[in-house]
Amino acid sequence: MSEVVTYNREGAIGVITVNYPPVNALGHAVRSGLVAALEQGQNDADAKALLLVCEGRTFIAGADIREFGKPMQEPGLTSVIDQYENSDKPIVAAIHGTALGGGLETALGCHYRVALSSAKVGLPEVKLGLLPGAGGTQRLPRLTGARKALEMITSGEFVNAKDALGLGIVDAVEDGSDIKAVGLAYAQKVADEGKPVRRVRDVTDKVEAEKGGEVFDQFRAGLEKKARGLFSPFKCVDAVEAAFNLPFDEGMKRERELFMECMDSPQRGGLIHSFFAEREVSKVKGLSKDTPVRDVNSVGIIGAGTMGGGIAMNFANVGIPVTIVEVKQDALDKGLGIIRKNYENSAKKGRITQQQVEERMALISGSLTYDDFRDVDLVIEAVFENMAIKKEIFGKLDEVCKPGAILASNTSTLDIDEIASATKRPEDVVGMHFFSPANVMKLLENVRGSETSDEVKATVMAVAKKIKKVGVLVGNCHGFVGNRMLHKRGAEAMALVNEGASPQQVDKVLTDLGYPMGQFAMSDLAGIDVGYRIREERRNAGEDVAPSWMDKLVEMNRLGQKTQAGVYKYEEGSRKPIPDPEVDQLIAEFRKEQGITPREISDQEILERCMYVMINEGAKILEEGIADRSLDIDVVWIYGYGFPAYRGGPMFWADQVGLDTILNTVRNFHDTLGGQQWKPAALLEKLVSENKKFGDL
Ligand code: T1G
Repeated sequence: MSEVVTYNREGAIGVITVNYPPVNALGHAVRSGLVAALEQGQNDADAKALLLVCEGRTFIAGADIREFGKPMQEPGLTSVIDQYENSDKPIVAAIHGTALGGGLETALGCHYRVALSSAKVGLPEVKLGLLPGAGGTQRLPRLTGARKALEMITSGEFVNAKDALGLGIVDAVEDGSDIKAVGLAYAQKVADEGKPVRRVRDVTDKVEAEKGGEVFDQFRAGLEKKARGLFSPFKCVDAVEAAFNLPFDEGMKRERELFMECMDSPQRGGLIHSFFAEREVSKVKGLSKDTPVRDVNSVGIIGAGTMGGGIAMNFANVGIPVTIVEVKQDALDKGLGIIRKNYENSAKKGRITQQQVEERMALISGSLTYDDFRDVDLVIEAVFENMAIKKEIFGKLDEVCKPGAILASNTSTLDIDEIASATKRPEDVVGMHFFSPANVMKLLENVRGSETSDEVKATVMAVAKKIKKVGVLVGNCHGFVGNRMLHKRGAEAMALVNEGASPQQVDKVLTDLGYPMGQFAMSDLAGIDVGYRIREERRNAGEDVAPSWMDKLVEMNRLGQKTQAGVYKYEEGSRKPIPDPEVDQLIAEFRKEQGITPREISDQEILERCMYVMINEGAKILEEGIADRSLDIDVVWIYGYGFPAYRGGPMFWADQVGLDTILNTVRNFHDTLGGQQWKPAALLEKLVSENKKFGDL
């Protein structure tokens, strides 16, 4: 008898129980255990009906993703589900937690489904670069019809129990938390009423009615925009369409073919790497699981600007009261006004209710005095990037805040240790770098100073989880992980334009790679005056900063989207970047002034210079221990800078390209272009010499 799947009988009900923490995934042991338990139930003459139920926090949450890419062990999931569906005794699946992927497919292979009202169901395979490969694309549409099945399968979004009942995915929903009791009661009813075996494969009314419908082409057209660059969403549509055009068994064959195409796509590897990387980053090297975490039940924020306001919303969204301190009343009123407007926009879009708007606004209060920080557990400073001002602020916080309060800075580049030196408690100082818009972007780059205590590190990582961010803990250096690599990419992009490329050519190479926007469109979004002010501060500090055609744009008041003109021009109310011949002219004049003869630059060179400079810098970041693992860098770039998750992040992508190829090219650029940024990272050279990858670290 398998350890992870057991069979016993309770009265007239044969109970098949799966117990395989953490999420009862359908690993080989579970699959073979399910078959053995079913056989026992079949042979148990006193069992009138069977119940499939799971121990732990959830029903089966899918195939065991860790088995992907390894040789497949029999029985396969499709055959397991076929055996359940072909049982001559009715089988009830009792769902709690999340019935996902192969888990929902298994439940759809059973004859009846009952769920707790707190449960959710879904087929999220598309988020892993796959499609439901055990009958989900054939059985689900037989219950829901084409449109809903396409929505669920191409988005991967979960559906709550109440909606699942409405869609016919489950047959009953019960309140409470004792799923076994609910399951037994329902199975007993099936047995008592002599309810028949009911196979989903035999449900044909909806597939007949919608055979050859246009909905499939409509979905393909919609995906062109929504799923740009992705492979599997389109295969999902093909598979669901097969359910409407082919008999069940042929539809299953077609689903299998399409599933294997997705398995062979490199996107599967990238998305599965992203899935596990997002979970691994929360396990910080050297920080044991039982490191004490401080309570954070109240938060203070300094600065009601764009960042301060967005940060405040994250805490109010999870019920934590926030006090925002500003220097002037009008700045405070403006900031609070923008927060309310953002919430009301969400309410208009039906994402939250008006009551939730009021509840969250009630948790956010404004103040003009630091005294109101006396009792808060965490303070986050979000004022503009000036070291002197930040040190002054932290000096004041040191005086006002209670012992044990965490003092954090939202700086995106500045030295955390220097900021901490303005206090007598550097062990309580840490960086918490949010990304704009802070209430939307999922990444929280937590920055440890050289004296930040383990307790504070563990606490800010727990805070990230609490406010539904993906927290990554990184070391302290200029620009930390994300901006340090971004600055390298930005400098290469500028150099490429100086040498002959156009901003739109550079941006197209990056968007073709899968970024939502290119380097120059991003500068226009952030405001090109931000970079200008930093360059001017450095020039005023006596640093020799090279002239830039971007400076001329700022002097022409072309600051980006906010002035409807920057590197690109923008039509009223549109964020679509339009190349502007005036800028091409300005760049041509700048080159002449600088004595640069422009040359033809290939897209391949642009890709190599913009990406390989980042990867070389990423390797240096790993060498210095600023990032513990290459997956930390991947998660920073996927959740903070829009790097396409289907490529797994820049370091995972580098492993796919081949580190030897990248090293050779970096060496060439070092010889031809020069510059510290092209000095090959020692780690890159070491990995290539040992024929290893970043993923092996
Ligand atoms: N396989 C292996 N491990 C899994 C897993 C899975 N399917 N799901 C979760 N884990 C691990 C996870 O790595 C973590 O491990 C722990 O469980 C807790 O997860 C044929 C092909 C279920 C909603 O895509 O969405 O079925 O870090 O931290 O926030 O058609 O996990 O503790 O070591 O995320 O409460 C389809 C993926 C598979 C669901 C729980 N299924 N999982 O969220 O906890 S493909 C999925 C989730 C498939 C078939 C196809 C979430 C969750 P560790 P967690 P959580």
